[in-house]
Amino acid sequence: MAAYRDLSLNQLKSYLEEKKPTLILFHRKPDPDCIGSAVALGQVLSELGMQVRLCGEDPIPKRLLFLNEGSKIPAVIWEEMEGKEIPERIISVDVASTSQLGSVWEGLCKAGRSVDLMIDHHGRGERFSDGYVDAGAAATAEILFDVFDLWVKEGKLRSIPLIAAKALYAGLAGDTGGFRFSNTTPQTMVRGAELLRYPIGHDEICRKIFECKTRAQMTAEVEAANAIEYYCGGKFAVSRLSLSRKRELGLTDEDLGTMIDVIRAVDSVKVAMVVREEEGSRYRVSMRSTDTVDVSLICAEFGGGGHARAAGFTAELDDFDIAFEKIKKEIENRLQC
Ligand SMILES: [Mn+2]
Repeated sequence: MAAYRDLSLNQLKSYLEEKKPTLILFHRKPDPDCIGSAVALGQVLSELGMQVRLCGEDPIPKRLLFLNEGSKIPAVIWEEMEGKEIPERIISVDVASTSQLGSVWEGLCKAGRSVDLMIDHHGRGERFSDGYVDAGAAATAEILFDVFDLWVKEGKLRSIPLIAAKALYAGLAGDTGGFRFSNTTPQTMVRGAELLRYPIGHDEICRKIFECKTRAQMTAEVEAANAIEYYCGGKFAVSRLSLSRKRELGLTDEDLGTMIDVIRAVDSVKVAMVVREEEGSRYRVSMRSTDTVDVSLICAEFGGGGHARAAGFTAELDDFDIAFEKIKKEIENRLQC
């Protein structure tokens, strides 16, 4: 395996100061942190006189489009890059593995290119370029805040552009569940507080991220609640959504992201899991832990990853029940039930 370089914060800052046309990549199934980080970095680099473009396998989801509102930075999916010149510098934000880049990674490989720098906060994952990876940061947005803050203090930037400040706050709030999750540190709050000095409208940001849902999303949450199965005396809870049921309910992937939150909310639950059947015997599994069980270790066994308390994997399995029995046994061992 190639040895990749770990940059210091100052090296990261200098690297970003190099005036180069830049492609900023975010991960598939985008969340507020990856979109917020991409938008914020894009906005600031463009303010510093660089040409920027954002790109991911999936487009920015409708519910997060407000983060890029008012920005002139184009956000495209990889297909729209096809045939166009790929910018000189490629930076990924909030991406822990190449599989999270999906078709973007495949396209880059085909074009003989790769990622030049990864900026991320996932402790477990797969290094695929030089990078700045701080597993102690609750969000990638925290890392970018530090860089922008240095630029402001040095006078390179008059202030953090409002669009970027909003986007960073969304990233911080998103990955900490509104500053509630265990990953929230004193530094997270300090950075959040600094961003509140800007007229970002944090109440509206949080309402859009956490409270607003589409009717389809509500349908998916109701389905998650109705389909709950309890194991291990209620400590382990699972909801499954078959492909046929998903079609019957008229749901798309974008509607399903919060199903896991419904299950996690049950008071007895220490480990929550949502299993979504996809085309071609593929299964997409999300796991959450409210206790000491490190679900990223379990997901890693199936080629996935994430954080100790929030992880997932997608796998092609002939028989999901075999995998499920294995997962269940591991969780039962870890929860001692
Ligand atoms: Mn993140």
